[in-house]
Amino acid sequence: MPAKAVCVLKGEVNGTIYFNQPNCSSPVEVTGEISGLGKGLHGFHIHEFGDNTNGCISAGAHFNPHGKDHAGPTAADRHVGDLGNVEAGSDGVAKINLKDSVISLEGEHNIIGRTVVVHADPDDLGLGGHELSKTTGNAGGRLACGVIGLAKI
Ligand SMILES: [Cu+2]
Ligand SMILES: [Zn+2]
Repeated sequence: MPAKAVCVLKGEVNGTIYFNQPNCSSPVEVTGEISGLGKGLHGFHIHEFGDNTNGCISAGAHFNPHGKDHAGPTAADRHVGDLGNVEAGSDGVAKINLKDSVISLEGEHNIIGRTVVVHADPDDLGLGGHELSKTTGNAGGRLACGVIGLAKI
């Protein structure tokens, strides 16, 4: 069954992210735009909880149902929520257009009801050798977040 979801990011930066999964075995297409960013890479993840009661911090850690280490989106072992980085140009806009085969809009890896977070700093994809590399990618503060909800097909 096809599924679509959407997330409106609010905070120090703003954006809208769309998720489209044409059928349950296909990758999720992630598209959208975030504006107001500093030029360069910014960590971009699905965090566990769809809870923003105390701001983005209430979203908890990266969505990680299998207890793996943090890594990049193409790593064999990663958090389900590890989507890597988005890259903003000198205009502060990051255009997002990626496909991911680990997240899903149904089943065990369902991200609906969880939170997208965009970070202040680059995600080192678990390779930075920092004490936070294997948990957060050392991506720094949470610039904006939004809960992922079902969208109209
Ligand atoms: Cu994050
Ligand atoms: Zn992670």
